Amino acid sequence: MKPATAKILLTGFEPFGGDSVNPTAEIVGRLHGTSIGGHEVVGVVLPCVFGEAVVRLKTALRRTAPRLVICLGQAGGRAEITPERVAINVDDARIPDNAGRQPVDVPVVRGGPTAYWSTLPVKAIVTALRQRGIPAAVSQTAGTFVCNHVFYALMHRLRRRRAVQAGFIHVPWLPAQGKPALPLAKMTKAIALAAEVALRTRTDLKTTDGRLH
Ligand code: PCA
Repeated sequence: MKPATAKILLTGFEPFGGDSVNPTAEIVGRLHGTSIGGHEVVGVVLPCVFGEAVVRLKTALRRTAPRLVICLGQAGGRAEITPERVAINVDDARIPDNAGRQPVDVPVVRGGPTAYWSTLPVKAIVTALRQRGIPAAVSQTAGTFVCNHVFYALMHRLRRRRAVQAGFIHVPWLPAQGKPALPLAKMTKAIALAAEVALRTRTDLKTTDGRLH
């Protein structure tokens, strides 16, 4: 029997906040079924809904048993691809999610730690992207909306599974959505490269380059 190919779980989000597209759903669609560093990419688009997004994420984690997980979200207004450094234990929604839910100042996981670090090599990813001419920066906050909610739940779920690398990357708008923006092909390339770098980097670079804030 052929051994099963190790998997990369890549998630994106459906459009939200009145938008008709979300670049992350498009990126996930393009990379689903491709192979990166000998790993098969499994792409899943999550609903932009508190709670439900996590249920879908957990199902995907169970089904794919991935070696690497990268969750993606749109951050309108950012000009760079931004790997997130940290997930925090709070939901504080500025706008309602796609089901009309708007939690304010409630924990993602009751009794959970204040924060979890990404286990992606965020600075190595930023450095590699910049070397290819792709704008990138480390972000110190994933916000307090559905993206941070999913990121925190992901890291909480994997807290005892050190062998699985996981984290979150925000991406800018597509050109059709407004400015600043990056073209879909460039963002897709960036995320594939980020996954490749993560697979071969266990210890992150220590560099002062690449901060967003
Ligand atoms: N971005 C939102 C949620 C879904 C998405 O793509 C966020 O940054 O929280």
